[in-house]
Amino acid sequence: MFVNSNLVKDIAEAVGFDACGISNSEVDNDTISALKSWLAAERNAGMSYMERNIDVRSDLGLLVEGAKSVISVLYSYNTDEKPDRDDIRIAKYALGRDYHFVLKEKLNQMLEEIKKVCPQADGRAFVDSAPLFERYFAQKSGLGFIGRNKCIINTKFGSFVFIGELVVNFESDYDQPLNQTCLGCNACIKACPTKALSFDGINANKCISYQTIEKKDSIDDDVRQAKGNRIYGCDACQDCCPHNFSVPKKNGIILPEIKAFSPDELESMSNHQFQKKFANTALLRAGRKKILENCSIAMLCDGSCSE
Ligand code: B12
Ligand code: SF4
Ligand code: SF4
Repeated sequence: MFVNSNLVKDIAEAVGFDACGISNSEVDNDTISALKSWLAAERNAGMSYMERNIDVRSDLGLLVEGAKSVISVLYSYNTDEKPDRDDIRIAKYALGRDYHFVLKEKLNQMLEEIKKVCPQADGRAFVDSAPLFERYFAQKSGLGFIGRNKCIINTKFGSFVFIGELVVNFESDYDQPLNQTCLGCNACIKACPTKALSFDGINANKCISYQTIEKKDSIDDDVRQAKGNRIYGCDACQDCCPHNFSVPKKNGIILPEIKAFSPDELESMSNHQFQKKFANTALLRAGRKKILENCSIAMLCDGSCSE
């Protein structure tokens, strides 16, 4: 089965994606080797899920029966909006409605529209959570190049973009990777507060994003001071990147509960109240206790009511 790529891209634009590219579903051996070396060096820190399902990552047919192509999409979240309190830093990606919801809804809408035109077409939507090389497929389908900060950089929107995919059972006229690299200025490597980023790539053990969101235990001593008042994630290796300097920005992204975020309020609420209030946000992933620890290290609260 074959579906014209222009049809797919028009649908992607109509549902609100900023860019769309299509590639076959094959993964090259270099990418799998890169992951294996990264894991062998224990750079995945406590994210043991990265060690699982390597066979699925290498063969998308194990993820979606009859997988032929990957439709990759980008959705920019770049904005100048910030929390009201300027002593609190929350990574841009977590300011708006949880991107897993936003992109999944749009991707499923896209699949329904494709099926209207081609009823035998089928597939599944993925955002972040599956064993799938999202950056690899985004660059393979010409959506951008991978910078030294390891992010996908789109020539129009920069790197503050989410990636999502439809893995589908049809072939299409495929896009080619861009013949372009990042400027190679090393500003990202210099700006990384913990030296998690180097010429060898990223060591998640030291990454503030890992330490403030994913890490189950307390933040490591050497990261505590370096993280400053970042209480959720880190944008240092993207804020400094020249590819992000003159790119379109969106308004109306930040949710009221993030804009008015207050460590004192977080301290006084129960876990249940936290889950209710922040149900639409990415903050739920780390949970109230972890965010309280992040605030307390930044001396934004005393952390005494963290249970
Ligand atoms: C694990 C993970 C993390 C970990 C580890 C980060 C990392 N770089 O691996 C932690 C918790 C630290 C993290 C942090 C962040 N993450 Co994260 N994360 C992931 C996740 C789940 C897997 C990434 C992965 O496979 N890592 C393993 C390493 C080895 O793979 P890789 O760096 O992607 O590189 C592979 C290929 O791209 C290729 N490759 C690498 N370099 C090159 C160069 C060339 C030239 C080529 C051809 C290929 C190539 O080889 C590698 C194969 O293993 C993805 C979602 C997904 N399923 O892919 C999101 C994802 C990468 N994260 C994302 C985001 C937004 C972030 C943060 C910005 C959040 C924040 N503000 O705090 C930071 C950015 C940190 C950084 N500079 O990378 C976005 C990135 C969007 C983008 N524009 O690139 C993703 C894609 C989620 C999404 N769906 O939007 N993340
Ligand atoms: S997200 Fe922050 S800590 Fe992690 S690699 Fe980038 S600059 Fe370094
Ligand atoms: S800051 Fe410089 S080296 Fe780093 S990704 Fe951007 S252009 Fe590349």
